[in-house]
Amino acid sequence: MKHEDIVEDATFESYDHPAGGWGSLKAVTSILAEERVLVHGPAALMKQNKPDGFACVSCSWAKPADPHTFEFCENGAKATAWEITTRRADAAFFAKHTVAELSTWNDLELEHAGRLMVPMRYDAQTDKYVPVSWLQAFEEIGRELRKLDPDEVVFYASGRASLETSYMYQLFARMYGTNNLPDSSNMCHESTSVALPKTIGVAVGTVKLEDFEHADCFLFFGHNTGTNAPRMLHPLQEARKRGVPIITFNPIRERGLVAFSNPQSPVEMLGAKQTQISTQYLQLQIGGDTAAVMGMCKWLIEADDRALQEGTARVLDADFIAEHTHGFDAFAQQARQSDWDEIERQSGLSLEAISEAARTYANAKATMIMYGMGITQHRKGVRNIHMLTNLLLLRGNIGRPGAGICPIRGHSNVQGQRTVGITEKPELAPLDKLKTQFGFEPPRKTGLNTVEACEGVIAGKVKGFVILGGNFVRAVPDSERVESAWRKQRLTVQVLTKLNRSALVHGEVSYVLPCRGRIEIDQQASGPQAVSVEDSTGCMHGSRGAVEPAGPTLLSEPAIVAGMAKATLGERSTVDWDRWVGDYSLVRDAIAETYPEIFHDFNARMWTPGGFPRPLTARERKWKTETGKANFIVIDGFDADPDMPEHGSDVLRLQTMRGDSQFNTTVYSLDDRFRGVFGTRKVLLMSRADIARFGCEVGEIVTAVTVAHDGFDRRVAGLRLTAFDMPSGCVAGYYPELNGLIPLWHHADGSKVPAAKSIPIRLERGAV
Ligand SMILES: Nc1nc2c(c(=O)[nH]1)N[C@H]1C(S)=C(S)[C@@H](COP(=O)(O)OP(=O)(O)OC[C@H]3O[C@@H](n4cnc5c(=O)[nH]c(N)nc54)[C@H](O)[C@@H]3O)O[C@H]1N2
Ligand SMILES: Nc1nc2c(c(=O)[nH]1)N[C@H]1C(S)=C(S)[C@@H](COP(=O)(O)OP(=O)(O)OC[C@H]3O[C@@H](n4cnc5c(=O)[nH]c(N)nc54)[C@H](O)[C@@H]3O)O[C@H]1N2
Ligand SMILES: [Mo]
Repeated sequence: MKHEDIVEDATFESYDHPAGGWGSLKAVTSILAEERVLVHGPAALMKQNKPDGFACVSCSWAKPADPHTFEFCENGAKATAWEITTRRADAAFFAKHTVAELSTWNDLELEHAGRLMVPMRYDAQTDKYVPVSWLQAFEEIGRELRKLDPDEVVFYASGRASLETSYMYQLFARMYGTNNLPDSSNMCHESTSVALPKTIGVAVGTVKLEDFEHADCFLFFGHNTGTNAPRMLHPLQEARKRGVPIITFNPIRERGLVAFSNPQSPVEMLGAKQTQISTQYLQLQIGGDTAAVMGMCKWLIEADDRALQEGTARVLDADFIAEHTHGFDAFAQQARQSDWDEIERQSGLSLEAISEAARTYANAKATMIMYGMGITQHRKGVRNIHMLTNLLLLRGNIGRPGAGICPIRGHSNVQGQRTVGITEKPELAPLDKLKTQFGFEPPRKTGLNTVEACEGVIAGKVKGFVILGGNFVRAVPDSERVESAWRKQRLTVQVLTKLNRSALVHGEVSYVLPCRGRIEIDQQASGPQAVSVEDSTGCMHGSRGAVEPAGPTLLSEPAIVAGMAKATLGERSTVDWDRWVGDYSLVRDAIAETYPEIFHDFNARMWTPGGFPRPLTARERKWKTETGKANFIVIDGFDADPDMPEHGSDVLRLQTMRGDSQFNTTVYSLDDRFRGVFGTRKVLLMSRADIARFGCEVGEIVTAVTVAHDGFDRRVAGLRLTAFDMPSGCVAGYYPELNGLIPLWHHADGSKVPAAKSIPIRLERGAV
C-alpha cells in the first residue's frame, strides 16, 4: 500500500459471525501478504508463545505450559507480521521526505513505511532526518543530558521492552538522577496498581491460568477479548463447554464475547460450530459499573440478612469475612442504604437484570472477575476496582482455586516493567537495595507520571524526553495541546522499530534510534541472547528471537540503553554496561540480586514451561495491607463522572476504544471487522434512537466537541454517525484519532489514568 493508495471508502454492515472462525484465518493470510512476509512469516508464527520460542509482542495474556501447535491468534499474527515486515523506512526514504511532508501522513501510512533502519538526527536546515553513526548519537545525547537538570528530563517506556531492558533503563534514569519514569501503564492499568494494594495488598491480579479450570462463574467487565486478548477465549470456551456461566458487563455487544469459533480447531471450522460465550450480557451505561456492582452487593447482603433471620443457608461467606476482612459492617450498611432507583438510573440496568446476575454469582462456588480498560479509564476507575473487590470479598472469592481478580493487562511486558523498577513512585522501587548494589545515591523525589509529564511539557518545565518504545504524543490525552508544546523541548530521543507521529514532533536536538524487535535474533559477544517478560498472571517467560534482524545497523534495546547510559554517566556509573550487553544473563543476575523473592535463580527458571510465577500473598490469604486484612471499601457515590452533566441533556458520554485492526496507535487497516465498520475509523457509533433524538441522519457527518469549561476548544470534525446497538446517551469512537478531545485533567482520581472511556461531548452538525 502506498501513501496515495489509501482512500477512505467506508461501508458498514452488521457482523453476525462468531469471532475467530474463517474470517480470522483469512485475515492472518492477508496480513502476511500485506507485510510481504509470506516466506518467513509462517515459520516465525510456529515459534510464537512456545517454550524456547518468542513471547508474542501483542497482548500479555498467559502462555500455557502445553501450548497448541498454533499458540497465536489473529491479532498476534498481525503483530508478528507488522514487526518482521520486509518494508523499510531506510536512509533513502528519509532523504526523499521532509518532516513537514511526513507530518501530513496518517498513522497507518507512517507505520506502513516499514522498519526504521539507521540512527538519525533531525536536521533543521533541510527539515529531514539524516543518518548518523551510533557513536555520534550516543555522545551528543550524553552531552545534552548532562547539560539538563535531571528533574527536567523524562524517561518514558511503552510496556513492550523486556525485563532486562527495563531494569537497565530504570537504573540509567536513577543513576542520572531522576524518578521521572512514567510508562504506558499510567494510561492503562495504573488504576489497578493503585486500587488493589489498598484492598488485597498486592498490585496485580491473583489469578493463574489453571484457575480457569476450577472457576464456576466468570464476571467480565469492560474488555474486548475477541480483539485484544483473543487467546483468552480458549479457556473461556472450555469453561462454557463445562456449562460455566459467563456474565458480561459492556455497553457494546462485542462479538468475541457473544460467540467464538476456534480457528485452530479443524472440527469447529469445518462444522462451523461456535460456542456461545456470554450467558448473560448486560449492556450497561458507560461508567455504570460502580452502580451495577453495588446493586449486586446490595442483593447479596439483603439476601444474607433474610437467610440469617430465617435460619436458611448463608449467602455471604461469613467465616471468610470474619477471619480475613476489615470494614464489612460499614460497607454492608452503605449497600443496604443504596437506593434501587439510583442504581438503575446510574447503571442503565434494570433491577431484574442485576438481581439475575447476583443470583448466578451467589450460586457459584468459585468466581473470577476479569476486566479491562472499560473499568480503569474512568474518572472513577479506582473506585470501580474497589467495587469489584468488594463483590469478590463478600463470598470469599480471593485466595481459593478458581476464584480471584484478573486485570487483563495490555502491552506484553507492561506488568513486568513495573516489577523491575520502571515507576515514578520511589516508594515502589527498592532504592536502598539499588544503592548498595550499585554504590550510588538514588533520587528520592517522586517523579512525573504520564499526565504530569504532559503538563510539564506544556508548561515548558520538561526539556528533555527519552522514549523507549511507544508513540507518546499520539497516545496521550489532549494530544494536540501536547504536540504543539512538544517542539519547545531541547532534546527528544526515541527508540523505535517503526516511524510514528511522535518521531515527527521533534525537539531542537532530536534523535530517532532504530532497535531490533523481540522476534529478531539478538547476537551479542557471548552468542545469541534471550530476554524475558511477565504475563498478565504474574508468570515470567523466556523469549528467544526467531528471525534475522531487519538490518545489520540495528542495535538491540539493551545495547541502546547501555550506549546512552555510558555516554551520559561516564565514570559516575559502576555498572559494566558493555559486559551486560555482551551477556544478558548478567543483567538477570543483577535483577535476581535486587528482587530475590521474585527472581531468585532467574537464569535457571526462565524457561519453565508456562513461566515461573511471582509470589502473590493474596493467593495465600496473607494480606499486606495497613489493617493486615482484606479491606472492604466504602465508596464515594455512584456517579460515573463528576465532570459530566446529568444524563438526559444533550451531553453524550464518549468512549474511545480499539478496533480489530490496530495495536494501540499502530493502525493495520481501516476495518473493524467484528463491529462491521469498514474502510474508515472516523465514526461515531450511536444508537439509532439517539441519532433520531438529535434530529440527525444515519451516515451524517458531525463534529464532536468536548464539554469542558477551561477555555480550550477541543473538537474533531468529519465523524460519520453510525447506527450501533448502544445505550442511550453513550457514543463510541476510535483511539487515537479522538485523543485531542480528552482534557489532560480529565483523569482517574488517585491513579491519573486518563478517562478515555467517558469523555463528555456535544455534537455539532456539519464537518467543521
Ligand atoms: N489486537 C490488539 N491487542 C491489544 C491491544 C490492541 O490495540 N490491539 N492493546 C493492548 C493494550 S495496551 C491494552 S490496555 C489492552 C486493551 O484491551 P481493552 O481493555 O479491551 O481495551 P479497549 O479496546 O479500549 O476496549 C474497552 C472495552 O471496554 C468497553 N467499555 C467502555 N466503557 C465501558 C464502561 O464504562 N463499562 C464497561 N463495563 N465497559 C466499557 C468497551 O465497549 C470495550 O469493549 O489490549 C492489549 N491488546
Ligand atoms: N483515547 C485513548 N487513549 C489511549 C487509550 C485508549 O483506550 N483511548 N489507551 C491507552 C493505553 S491502554 C496505552 S497502553 C497507551 C499506549 O501507548 P504507547 O505504548 O505509547 O503506544 P503504542 O501505540 O503501543 O506504541 C507503538 C510504537 O511503539 C514502537 N515499538 C513497537 N515495538 C517496539 C519495540 O519492540 N521496541 C521499541 N523500542 N519500540 C517499539 C513502534 O515504533 C510503534 O510506533 O495508549 C493509551 N491511550
Ligand atoms: Mo494498555
